[in-house]
Amino acid sequence: MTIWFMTTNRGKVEEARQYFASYGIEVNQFEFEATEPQADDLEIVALSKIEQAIPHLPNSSDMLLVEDAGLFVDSLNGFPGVYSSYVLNTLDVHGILKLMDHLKSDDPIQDGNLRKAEFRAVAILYKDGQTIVSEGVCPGRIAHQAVMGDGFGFDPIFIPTDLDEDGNSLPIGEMGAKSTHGTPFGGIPLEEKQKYSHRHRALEGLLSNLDMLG
Ligand code: ITT
Repeated sequence: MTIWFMTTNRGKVEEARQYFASYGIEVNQFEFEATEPQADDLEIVALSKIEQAIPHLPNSSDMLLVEDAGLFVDSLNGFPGVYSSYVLNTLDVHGILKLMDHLKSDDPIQDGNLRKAEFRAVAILYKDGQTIVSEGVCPGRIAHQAVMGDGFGFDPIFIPTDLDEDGNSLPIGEMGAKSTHGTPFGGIPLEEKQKYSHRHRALEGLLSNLDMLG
């Protein structure tokens, strides 16, 4: 089984590839320049992209995946949200850190709440004329310093909250069975990021609904 993943982002392809490989599904990057609508909802953006790409699929029986993500910072009223790509290209992660420089506290829980953020992803899979939609969220906070590593995008500055034994995210400040101990995604291996990742959660939702499509 092959899925065409329409994205310009190789980091996203790598994560999807690693996830689907364990199910014997191959992921190929589908290079197609879609026009992104101005909308403040990830699902509207992803739906528009999939509709534009369907006529260009190599075979009409192929599966097509679009997944749109964004970083939503509480104290910035959800900014950069759907504008995450643009903001990363203009301000970069260091610009976000600067914007949040005044948001700090000596109390770790208060600090975490001041810097609260979440990654959200909406994944849409098209197969045989039908679409399934799935969402994934990863709660966390913005670090005080960037940790550059193997990740991409905002990975250097995003610290996920701990997980309980079942892999569910806990509220900020709660110690869980699984933790990055304050290290942002940028400083941990990809296999480790997958346990927390919004993308991983959205793709899991898709897979559990895949039999719906037959
Ligand atoms: P496509 O739209 O072509 O798929 P993109 O890079 O614009 O590629 P998104 O719209 O999904 O991807 O993501 C918006 C921004 O958020 C973009 O700058 C990404 O690098 C960043 N981003 C998305 N997922 C991320 C993740 O898991 N870790 C870090 N940054 C992420």
